Amino acid sequence: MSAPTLTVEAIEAALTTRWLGRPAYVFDAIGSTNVWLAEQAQAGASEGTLAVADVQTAGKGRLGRTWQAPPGTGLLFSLLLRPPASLQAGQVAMAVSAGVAAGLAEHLGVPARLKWPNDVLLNGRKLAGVLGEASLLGGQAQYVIVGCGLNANLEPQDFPPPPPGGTPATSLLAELGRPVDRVALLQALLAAIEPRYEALRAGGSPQAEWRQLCVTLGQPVRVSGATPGVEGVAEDIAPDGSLLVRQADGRVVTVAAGDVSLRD
Ligand code: BT5
Repeated sequence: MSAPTLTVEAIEAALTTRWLGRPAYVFDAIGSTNVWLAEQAQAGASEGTLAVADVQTAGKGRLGRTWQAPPGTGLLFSLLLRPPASLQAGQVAMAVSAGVAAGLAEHLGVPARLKWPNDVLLNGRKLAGVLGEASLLGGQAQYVIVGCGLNANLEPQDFPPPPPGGTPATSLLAELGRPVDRVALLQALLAAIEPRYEALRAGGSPQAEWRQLCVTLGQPVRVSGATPGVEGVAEDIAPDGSLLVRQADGRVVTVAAGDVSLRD
């Protein structure tokens, strides 16, 4: 039997979550599922709404970067979440990344790992990226859109070239040697994301799982983005998801997940 294509019917039939992923909207092509879902959020769409696309013409990465995948190859989706004001978009994105890694491990048995703050790696290569975007009103998040781009069935020639010195890409097709069913994978990811987001919303922390899965700890890092200038060894994940970096002078600097990246 061939894998079902991405349709609302196939996704609704597959979902095992209680509320995450409902309602679902599926696009053959769209600019960016994050952008579209933010418009729906502004119009009052409910928490849990899912947008999935077969291809994006303007897929967004973090800090103005782009996400690229040919039609029919990637698993590209966004979730609308309405976390309490105490949570930052970066923390929500970290819970989603952990869910993506855990869902991959549970569904396919692959050793997915996390690169702080938002990458999912397989065998040291970038398999997926997560982007959390908040709409702020009076400094508080009205809603958070979390998008995930996962390289399901990309052929190696479709991998975008990594930035100089950056993490090379991989795909499940390349790693497993066979294509994966994107609907079944989406179901597994949402089933893993839902309890992690609920735990975070209830005051829990992504710290324990991130400590376990994060390849960044113990590594030399340089922070770029809105708060650059931090360089040292990544020492730990704080309870709120921040990265603790020990600088050469011995000082430990706390780097929040919000608007920074690690240079490779
Ligand atoms: C991310 O950004 O990794 C977050 C990507 C989120 C994409 C999803 S797709 C559904 C939803 N809708 C959107 O519009 N976006 C979200 P960042 O850490 O900035 O990584 C971007 C960088 O990864 C790029 O500059 C490239 O170097 C690289 N890249 C682009 N496409 C890639 C791919 N398919 N696989 C691996 N690396 C890629």
